[in-house]
Amino acid sequence: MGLWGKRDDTVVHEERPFNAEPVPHALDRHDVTPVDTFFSRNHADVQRLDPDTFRLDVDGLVERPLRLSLDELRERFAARTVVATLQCAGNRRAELAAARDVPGQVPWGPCAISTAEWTGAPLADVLAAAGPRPQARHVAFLGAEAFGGSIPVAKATAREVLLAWGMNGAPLPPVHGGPLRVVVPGYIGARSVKWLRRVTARERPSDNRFQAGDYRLLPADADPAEAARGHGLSLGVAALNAAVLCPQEGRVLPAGPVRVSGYAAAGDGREVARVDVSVDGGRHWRQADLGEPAGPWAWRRWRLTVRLPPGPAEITARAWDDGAAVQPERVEHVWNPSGYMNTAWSTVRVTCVD
Ligand code: MTE
Ligand code: MO
Repeated sequence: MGLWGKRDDTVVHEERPFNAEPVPHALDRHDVTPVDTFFSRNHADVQRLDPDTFRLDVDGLVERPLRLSLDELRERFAARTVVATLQCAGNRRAELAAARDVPGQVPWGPCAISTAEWTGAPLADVLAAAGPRPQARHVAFLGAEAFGGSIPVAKATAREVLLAWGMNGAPLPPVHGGPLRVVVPGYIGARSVKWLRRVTARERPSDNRFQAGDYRLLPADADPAEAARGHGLSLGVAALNAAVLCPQEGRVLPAGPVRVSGYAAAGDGREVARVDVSVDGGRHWRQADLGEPAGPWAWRRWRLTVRLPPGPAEITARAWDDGAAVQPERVEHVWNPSGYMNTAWSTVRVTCVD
């Protein structure tokens, strides 16, 4: 077993902080990603907190500030389980960086995305117990190592947002934020703050640097080192995305029928409507078979068998959502200085032999 209980074949981009994603064929195997396969994104050391002394503070623009132990959270609020996909805003950054340099950022492949069954108390219920004041427009989260962020109050009070202590039926492990994290389905992974210590109702979005400074989509001509705080657009809601996972990039395969598969995920409030596959650079497309989703907040896995002649081949996939939005064609068109939100068509290159 590898670092933090991950599979031996995990791609570890950095050991400290621990940043790792599964290999595509491992991610492609399950609707609900096993914990040993789930990607992990950290800005500092994985925190080890004692669940017995752990306390969560709920404060800010509320009538009754709360301080809750894990047992109190479990006893006072009815637990709910939600299958939700988390996707890092930097997922598929390596493809962007291949088109144009993205310095100083983790070069994620297509697997900084995973799906788990999360169990916890709906944030809505905990907030209701604290009694948010009418001026509260945002709800901010703070983790034990000072990573933080916020979401609008309308999302914070939606039933799918959980203060989660369970992952895939077991206690939430430290590498995924145990003993407690928030899970915000439909938003970029950064808003699902791990080792959650504090929930604060506010008038304005969080001032935490990971909300106010990072995770902003700068225009292509901006210099990230010089961009003022607050420049660019603040990322929150996830964007429509899809990727080919199998066959993997660079593989040599027998010519003939080839099974192609991968994932698609829509943004908050949207559904994946269709996934198309092309083997001629986008002139012709066939619809992939979409698997049943494991829940309304889970990705759609898809598959299609295509015929490939001997020689080099390119397999491309793109998703549509139920608002008829489609992924943009080229990475050059979505390139941005910090390399976020690569939603371009996904292409793998393989070689087929007789
Ligand atoms: N929470 C804390 N406290 N510290 C972090 O570094 N990383 C965020 C988010 N929550 C982070 C955090 C980012 S950018 C992502 S994509 C997800 O956690 C990754 O969650 P995972 O490690 O469980 O896959
Ligand atoms: Mo992320």
